[in-house]
Amino acid sequence: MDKNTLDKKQMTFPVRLGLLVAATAGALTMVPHIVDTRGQTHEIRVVAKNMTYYADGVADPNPPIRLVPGEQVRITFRNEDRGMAHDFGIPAFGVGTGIVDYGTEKSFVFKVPDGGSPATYICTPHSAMMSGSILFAK
Ligand SMILES: [Cu+2]
Repeated sequence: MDKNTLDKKQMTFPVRLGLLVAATAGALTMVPHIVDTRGQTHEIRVVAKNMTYYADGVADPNPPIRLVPGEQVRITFRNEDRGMAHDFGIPAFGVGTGIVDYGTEKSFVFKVPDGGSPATYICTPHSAMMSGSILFAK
């Protein structure tokens, strides 16, 4: 192997890395309503205990969750209800975790619709006991 060949090999790695970064950025811009990496994400944590939702450490059961139209939100739902399978969803927005088993958690990210009307969050199997309001900050 002469020196010229070695130099060519050393050049290819940064070029390949650059192409990978460009391809990744392209993929992200194709789904701007699902993942907006430019903005801040409003993080909300919800826990299920005793057939009840608790949000962001607030003691109130099934509390209203306040969102800002246009903001990006990540909701992380943790199931601490032994022996029960729960989910967390907002049917009006078409988003949710799907079933979350005891002792585990799932997250989903979405953009709050502009001009949305008040909505409801629910646990699909137990919506009579596990539901609350989604309110919009002005
Ligand atoms: Cu449930």
